[in-house]
Amino acid sequence: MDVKKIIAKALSEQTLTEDEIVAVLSTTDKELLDELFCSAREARTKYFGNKIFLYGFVYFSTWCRNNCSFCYYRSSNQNTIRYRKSGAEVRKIARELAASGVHLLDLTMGEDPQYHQENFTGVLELVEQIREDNHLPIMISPGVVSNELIERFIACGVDFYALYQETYNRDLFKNLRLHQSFDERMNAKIYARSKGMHIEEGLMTGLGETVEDLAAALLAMGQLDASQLRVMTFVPQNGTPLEKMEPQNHDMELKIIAMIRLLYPEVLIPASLDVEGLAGLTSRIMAGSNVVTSIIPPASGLAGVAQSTMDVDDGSRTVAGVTPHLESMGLRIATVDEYKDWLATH
Ligand code: SAM
Ligand code: MD0
Ligand code: SF4
Repeated sequence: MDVKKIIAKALSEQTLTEDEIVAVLSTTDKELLDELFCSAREARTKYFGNKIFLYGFVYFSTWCRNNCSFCYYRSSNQNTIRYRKSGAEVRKIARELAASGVHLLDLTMGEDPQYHQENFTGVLELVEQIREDNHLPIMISPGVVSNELIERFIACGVDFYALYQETYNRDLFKNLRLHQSFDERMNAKIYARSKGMHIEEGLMTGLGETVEDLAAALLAMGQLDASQLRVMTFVPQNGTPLEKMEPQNHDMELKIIAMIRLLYPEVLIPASLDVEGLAGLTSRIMAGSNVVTSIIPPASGLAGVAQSTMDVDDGSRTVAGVTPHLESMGLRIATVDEYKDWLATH
């Protein structure tokens, strides 16, 4: 297949077949990859100009009842960083992030048994307080929750529900998200979208999936009407069954970012600082991302997910840390109103 033609076809916004996506994701030719990333940037510019959005990340509880095989915070990992931040601490951190210039606050937790036991009362209170304090859009990443809870999140003003399937290969899903239901996870985000919430879907790469799996997933993700689509390269974690897995290079992640941009040019696509830290920002933005995620205030006692500590305490994972890199690519940080306008019109 002529990959150059496929890229041009995607850039002109014609739909691609699964085979065509496989051909693009399989390419290792440097010139074709330059063409792919350049086309992805062109598509981004068409819909977003030179604007970039920034998300503050608040991982407020790392307790989790689940035992996902890829995750540092899986319940059976005894050596992980466990904490549950108090309401006052989280409010302080959220205010700091808001003052630093982020456009959204992503409140993330493990499936903390304590919050589940109290039917999320503490989390809902926290969301209300943070909304009052900051007037910023809020994303919640609580794992799978009931439809009733989704409605309560909407009622207290949460804008975004992040819930990543990781893979659309059901056999692989079973080995990653142990004892969890593929359909429940899928249906929760579909329900949230049907009730008018913005949703984020995501894939992980480097876990033994095939290029065909990835291509099929990319097409299926398009059916969700998600506002944000992400991919992260798997980072092996100490104390987990996959700790010895060979770390992958990030080429596939970059190709997928560009492919998402070409298939769904209007969506938000993270360049996550949680995979390679600040060093990985430029390549992801140059592949077509338009949101920097996983911004964490230094010395806040908060962890990342895939990179629990990398670049946190030296202040690299901050607005000040990323700004010069974005500016040197000719990009500018959007205003909060520009971000709110985007959400209001999608
Ligand atoms: N507990 C909730 C859940 O699992 O949906 C919220 C946390 S969620 C934001 C954690 C996400 O980080 C996972 O869905 C996965 O995509 C990503 N992640 C976790 N461990 C990772 C790892 N070792 N390498 C790369 N990405 C990882
Ligand atoms: C990130 N560490 O954006 C965060 C996390 C949860 N919604 C996002 C994976 O990379
Ligand atoms: Fe828990 Fe989420 Fe980690 Fe799975 S990915 S173990 S649900 S924190």
